[in-house]
Amino acid sequence: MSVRLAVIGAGVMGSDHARIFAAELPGATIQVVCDAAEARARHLADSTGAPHVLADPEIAIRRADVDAVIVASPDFTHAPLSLACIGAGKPVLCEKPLSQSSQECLRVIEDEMAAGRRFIQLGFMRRFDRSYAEMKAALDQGHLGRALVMHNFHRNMETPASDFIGAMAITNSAPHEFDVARFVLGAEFEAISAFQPRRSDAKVAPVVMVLETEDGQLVNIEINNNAAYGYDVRAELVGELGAISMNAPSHSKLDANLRQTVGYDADWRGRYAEAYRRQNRAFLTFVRTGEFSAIAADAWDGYCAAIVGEAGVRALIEKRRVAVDMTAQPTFYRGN
Ligand code: ISE
Repeated sequence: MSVRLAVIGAGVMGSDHARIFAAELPGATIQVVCDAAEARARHLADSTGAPHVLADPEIAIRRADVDAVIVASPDFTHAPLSLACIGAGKPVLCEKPLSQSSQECLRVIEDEMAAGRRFIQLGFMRRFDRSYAEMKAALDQGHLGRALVMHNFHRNMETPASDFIGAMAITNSAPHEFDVARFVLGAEFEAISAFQPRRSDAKVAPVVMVLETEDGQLVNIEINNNAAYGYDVRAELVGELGAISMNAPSHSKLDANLRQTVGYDADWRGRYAEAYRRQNRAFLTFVRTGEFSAIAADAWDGYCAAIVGEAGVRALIEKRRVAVDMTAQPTFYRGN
């Protein structure tokens, strides 16, 4: 039987998830689209064949004809809606971040543990990207020797028009790197420093972070939300015996006018299209079988990203190295 999904949030990511489930993955049906803006919800419902449109997410989550939920509404709603999904006993694919507050993540973790099983798969889709998978495999198979440094660049063309403030470089964009670096290295962070150059205008400036892992590795991250030229993510992992860097996936290059050019995507949806598909397919398997993907992120990973982000914001404001004071990982979350 097809998995009946409620998609909460009909913006950029809700629309992309709904399209992937409806058009690219067999075995899923969009049952409800929920958004405070009715016309937006209706438009997405029409384009994905969803029979129902709602404004109230709590009602959508509780509906008997909804098997699982996609949360793609604004960041501050992710944790409360994930809690509602746990309360209703419905698996949820929740967009990152789970919350920008580590305390709120801990509340979600408590509820999930009390419910006795995992409900939340968190949308850190880069874990499903082949470049990071190959980086992790090169490390795990010993080709690099001991890992020393992971370099990361993360550039967006521009900040969204709405409400993107400076700290969100750390709390909204950098969580991707916080998570994928933990995933690749298999280590937790113990300290973070953060720096910011001065721009010539009022736009959000880049943030450069240096993180230290408990195993004595360094991870540096440049987040540039106003890079102007395209969506550009790069990473290189350097070990004692070798290094591995990702190629920007591109399918063609143009030769013209004495130049060779390769295009950029305008945002993450194109660059990570395959990763999103794999992530969403893993979610459907989780809903159908109860088997949580061995590589997907869970609520614990959401907490880890949030507590690193909090320390990062403090490091930037206070202009000093800040320790990441993480609580011990509950055994409930060990083993994936
Ligand atoms: C956005 O929310 C994402 O998740 C994108 O992957 C990231 O590149 C962007 O900076 C975020 O704002």
